[in-house]
Amino acid sequence: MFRTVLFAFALVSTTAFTPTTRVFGIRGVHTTLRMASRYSLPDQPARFAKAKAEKNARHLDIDSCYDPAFLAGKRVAVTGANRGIGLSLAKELTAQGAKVVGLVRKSSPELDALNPDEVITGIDVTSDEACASIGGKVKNGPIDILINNAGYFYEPVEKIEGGELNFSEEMKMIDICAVGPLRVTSALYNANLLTKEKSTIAMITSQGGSIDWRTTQNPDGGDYGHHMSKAAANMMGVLVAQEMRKFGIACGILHPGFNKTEMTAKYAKIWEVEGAVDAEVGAKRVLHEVGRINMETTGKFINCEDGLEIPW
Ligand SMILES: NC(=O)c1ccc[n+]([C@@H]2O[C@H](COP(=O)([O-])OP(=O)(O)OC[C@H]3O[C@@H](n4cnc5c(N)ncnc54)[C@H](OP(=O)(O)O)[C@@H]3O)[C@@H](O)[C@H]2O)c1
Ligand SMILES: *[C@@H]1O[C@H](CO)[C@@H](O)[C@H](O)[C@H]1NC(C)=O
Ligand SMILES: CC(=O)N[C@H]1CO[C@H](CO)[C@@H](O)[C@@H]1O
Repeated sequence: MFRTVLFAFALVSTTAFTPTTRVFGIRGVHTTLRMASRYSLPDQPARFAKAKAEKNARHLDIDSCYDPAFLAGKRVAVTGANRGIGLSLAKELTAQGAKVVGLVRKSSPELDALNPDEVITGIDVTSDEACASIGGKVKNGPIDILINNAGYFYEPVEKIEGGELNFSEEMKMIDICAVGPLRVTSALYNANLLTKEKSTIAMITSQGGSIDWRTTQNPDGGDYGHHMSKAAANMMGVLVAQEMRKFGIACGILHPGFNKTEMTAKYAKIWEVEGAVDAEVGAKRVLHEVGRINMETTGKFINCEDGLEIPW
């Protein structure tokens, strides 16, 4: 993700605020204003600069609008809860009185320390058998919120030039990021662990799955496998939203946002222009948007940084 971020940084002076500066007459004003308020911006430094210029509380201070009351007592299943964003979600959920059901390949001392309601291990999301077994392993009742968070990003930049594509890694990313969440969702639904008119589903995908944003974020291409996997995940999320509609089960599709971690530390300089946040803030932003998933918003693709839609 931070690779694309660097490109975006270089583009800041030319593309900042494009959606609101191309104004042609009254109709144009209307169109551009609507676009500006509905959609997030692909250029990350421009997105963050705009939030500061507008003193946008949702973007700059999640505590000003985050109301976690809806989480108390809820049973929330999180894939990949052992580390990364999944772990920070599990921490925040625990702090808010939710009952965490971790669905993981292996637990971690940090996850165990939260004393989750259940930790189900051996759940590799690429395994049909492992996913199908989830139904028989969840002991304490239905899941109110399923957060499909587990994902994988092959590190080297993929380019045709130089023969830097890794096809087996591409298939692995598609399996983990796009088919995996469908296996888990299907397993829970068919084990009657998702409740009609009650449960909600969140698919953690990525802005990297937006085809519309590639011209800004990957002006020279690259990142084939990861971004293809996330575009496929977005498609999967919309189809799940459509199939679950008649059951009153909503499905949101979320880009979690950019955070400050060891992995991104070498880009510490751009943290400040990109608006990277600490893990706890990132978790609150995601859960704020999880709380907004309902039958009106089902199937939408939302940037958890600012709460705006990302175009497909
Ligand atoms: N961090 C960001 O800035 C960012 C931006 C956009 C989107 N995202 C998305 O947010 C989600 C979480 O990202 P992260 O940054 O927390 O990633 P991370 O630190 O790399 O953690 C990945 C998690 O997914 C699990 N996982 C990977 N392969 C799996 C498999 N085959 N079966 C089951 N679990 C598997 C890992 O479990 P193991 O410990 O067993 O490997 C781990 O818990 C991902 O879907 C990612 O694409 C993150
Ligand atoms: C693809 O990635 C795997 C895992 O990192 C590695 O073992 C393999 O050598 C790579 N193949 C190519 C063609 O780069
Ligand atoms: C807690 C959290 O949000 N951590 C993630 C932030 O981004 C890095 C880089 O993608 C991940 O490795 C962290 O897991």
